[in-house]
Amino acid sequence: MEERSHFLLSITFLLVLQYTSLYMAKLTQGTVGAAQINITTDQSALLALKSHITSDPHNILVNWSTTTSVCNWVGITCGARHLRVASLNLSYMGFTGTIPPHLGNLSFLVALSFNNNSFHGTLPYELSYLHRLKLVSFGYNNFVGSIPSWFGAFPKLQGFYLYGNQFSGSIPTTIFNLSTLRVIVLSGNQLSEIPKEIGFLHQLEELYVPFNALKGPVPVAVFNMSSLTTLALYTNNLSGSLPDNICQHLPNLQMVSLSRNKFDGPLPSKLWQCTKLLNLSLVENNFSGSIPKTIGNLTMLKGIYLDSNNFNGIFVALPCLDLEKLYIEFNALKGHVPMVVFNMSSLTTLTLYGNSLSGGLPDNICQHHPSLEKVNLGDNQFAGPLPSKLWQCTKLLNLSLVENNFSGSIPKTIGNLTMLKGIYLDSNNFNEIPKEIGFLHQLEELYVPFNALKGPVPVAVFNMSSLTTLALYTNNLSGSLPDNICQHLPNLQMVSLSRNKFDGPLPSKLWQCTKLLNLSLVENNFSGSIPKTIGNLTMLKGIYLDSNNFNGIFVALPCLDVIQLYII
Ligand SMILES: *[C@@H]1O[C@H](CO)[C@@H](O)[C@H](O)[C@H]1NC(C)=O
Ligand SMILES: *[C@@H]1O[C@H](CO)[C@@H](O)[C@H](O)[C@H]1NC(C)=O
Ligand SMILES: *[C@@H]1O[C@H](CO)[C@@H](O)[C@H](O)[C@H]1NC(C)=O
Ligand SMILES: *[C@@H]1O[C@H](CO)[C@@H](O)[C@H](O)[C@H]1NC(C)=O
Ligand SMILES: *[C@@H]1O[C@H](CO)[C@@H](O)[C@H](O)[C@H]1NC(C)=O
Ligand SMILES: *[C@@H]1O[C@H](CO)[C@@H](O)[C@H](O)[C@H]1NC(C)=O
Ligand SMILES: *[C@@H]1O[C@H](CO)[C@@H](O)[C@H](O)[C@H]1NC(C)=O
Ligand SMILES: *[C@@H]1O[C@H](CO)[C@@H](O)[C@H](O)[C@H]1NC(C)=O
Ligand SMILES: *[C@@H]1O[C@H](CO)[C@@H](O)[C@H](O)[C@H]1NC(C)=O
Ligand SMILES: *[C@@H]1O[C@H](CO)[C@@H](O)[C@H](O)[C@H]1NC(C)=O
Ligand SMILES: *[C@@H]1O[C@H](CO)[C@@H](O)[C@H](O)[C@H]1NC(C)=O
Ligand SMILES: *[C@H]1O[C@@H](CO)[C@H](O)[C@@H](O)[C@@H]1NC(C)=O
Repeated sequence: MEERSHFLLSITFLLVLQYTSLYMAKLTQGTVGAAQINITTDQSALLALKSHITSDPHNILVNWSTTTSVCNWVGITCGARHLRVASLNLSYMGFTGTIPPHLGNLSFLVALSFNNNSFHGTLPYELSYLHRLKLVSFGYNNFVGSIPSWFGAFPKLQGFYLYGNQFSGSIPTTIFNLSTLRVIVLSGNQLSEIPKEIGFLHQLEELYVPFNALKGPVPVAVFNMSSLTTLALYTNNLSGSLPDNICQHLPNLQMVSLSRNKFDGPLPSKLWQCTKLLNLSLVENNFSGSIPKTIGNLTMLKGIYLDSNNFNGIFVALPCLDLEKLYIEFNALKGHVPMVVFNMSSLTTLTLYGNSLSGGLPDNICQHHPSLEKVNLGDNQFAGPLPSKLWQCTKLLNLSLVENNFSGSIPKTIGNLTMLKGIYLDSNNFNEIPKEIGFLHQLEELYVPFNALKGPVPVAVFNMSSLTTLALYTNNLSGSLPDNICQHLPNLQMVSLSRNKFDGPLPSKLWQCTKLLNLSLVENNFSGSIPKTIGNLTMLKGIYLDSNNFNGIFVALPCLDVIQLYII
């Protein structure tokens, strides 16, 4: 999406330029050897291309008929004055074929794009004759081998898009002579090197080389290209650390994504000098140390993604941030979460899963966080009760606090969070589910297994009509299942109440839970016979009823396709 919008921006710009430079284009038409080059030449070049297209599933090329001017052909735009082909855009046409050398005769071509087709083979050297090209866009085709060095022959090139092919080797240094280049998008190839000469590109704004085979350190020159706004090198095997002065040299950076590489070392201490930074993604690397507190100066920053590194200290100066997303899962953070983290009022996502954080949640956490939608504090050492003012997080969709030491009752005010879709409280010490939870009519998943819940489950739980998953196993709950549970919870797919003290019979109308996939009731005191209408539950894949007091077995399993059935 992002790439396409750059592409559109670039082309708009190109077409504007094209019209303003028409005076220079004049009507003089070039010559190659003795032959005159005119629109007829363009037509033969395009017909040569047509004859090299071996598959045209949408019958688009029927349109390329010699009875009309090439300027009316689909995918062709001619210049208004010189009436020669200025743009050839065959993107998303489903073509299979090769590129003939004749395209090199389209001497007025400014933009050449055939994204998302299945062109293959080699790119002919003759394309290098297209000296007016400003945009080259061959994304998502099947080109292989090295990127030809003759791409350096386009002195006006601004946008260079070769993403989604199988180009390998190094990026040819010849293109680093193209001082007009603004955007390079080489995502999803097998390139192994960015040469240091890239530093010659003094106007380069966006460099995308993610999903390649880059390895070793990023050339220092890249960290010296002051025009860069986007640096996207994620999913490679790059290593080394970030120069401490990176932001002094790259003051225009807005997007940095170096995720899924082998970078290490600390974050630059002067990160605050990257004043335009919007998005910082460094997940799955070996960055370490503390997150510098000066990050708090980056008032434009919207997203910080630091999952799966070795950060051990959390920043203490975030209050100015207008941050929306903060991801620091799977790191080595420890101690209490600084209060300021709970003061960022624009935060929508807070994920600190898999650290060693401790302490309790401040009672007013939601007062400062009215926009929170997703909170994941799982797998830490948080303790104490949940804040009673939880209801102030009115936009909360997803709350995950698994594997901590939270205790006490789940606050009644949870019933006011009517947007909630998922509650995940596994492996804590909660002892009560309040009946107010029944107000959560959008709740789809309720997980409170491995806790200290006791007594009967509030009847209201069996009234949450959107519920698909009810997982309350390994607690001390008692009571029986309402006979009409499936009438009220028709969407149930997974029910696990194993290892509790439930008793009574199975609901006689269990067959009304038509979407049920998995029913686990082991180690309870359920009794009576297993209703034969269970045989109507054709989606059911597993039934686990062992260690109860059932006394009659069902006799009607004709349609049932269960994979596992335990009634020991
Ligand atoms: C193009 O040039 C050829 C000669 O190469 C000539 O025969 C033809 O008339 C020209 N066509 C136009 C449209 O000028
Ligand atoms: C080709 O398509 C264009 C518009 O997409 C149309 O104007 C032109 O008439 C078509 N030509 C033929 C020969 O179908
Ligand atoms: C090229 O064609 C595609 C598909 O029709 C279109 O989305 C895109 O905007 C076109 N690009 C240019 C530069 O006109
Ligand atoms: C373009 O091709 C890619 C890769 O084959 C595919 O994922 C994407 O959906 C295609 N886009 C369109 C608009 O066809
Ligand atoms: C870059 O351009 C200069 C002169 O314009 C030329 O001498 C040099 O060989 C070119 N370098 C590459 C790598 O193409
Ligand atoms: C990184 O290197 C490892 C081992 O050399 C290799 O298995 C992996 O595919 C490489 N990853 C990328 C994205 O190139
Ligand atoms: C960084 O750029 C400056 C000026 O553009 C230049 O003087 C310096 O040598 C460059 N440093 C590196 C390491 O490329
Ligand atoms: C910011 O980075 C994250 C993670 O890499 C990505 O999912 C998100 O789309 C980026 N946001 C913008 C606005 O580019
Ligand atoms: C950035 O923050 C530091 C300390 O938090 C402060 O000393 C400095 O003046 C700030 N710089 C800017 C440009 O805001
Ligand atoms: C919470 O919900 C209860 C019951 O619907 C309602 O009486 C109370 O006013 C709500 N509280 C807030 C703060 O919205
Ligand atoms: C359930 O199965 C019984 C027989 O096993 C059948 O008579 C009844 O119509 C079925 N009900 C539904 C709703 O499928
Ligand atoms: C231009 O393309 C070459 C192939 O690269 C053809 O051999 C030439 O015939 C063609 N020239 C004209 C005027 O069409």
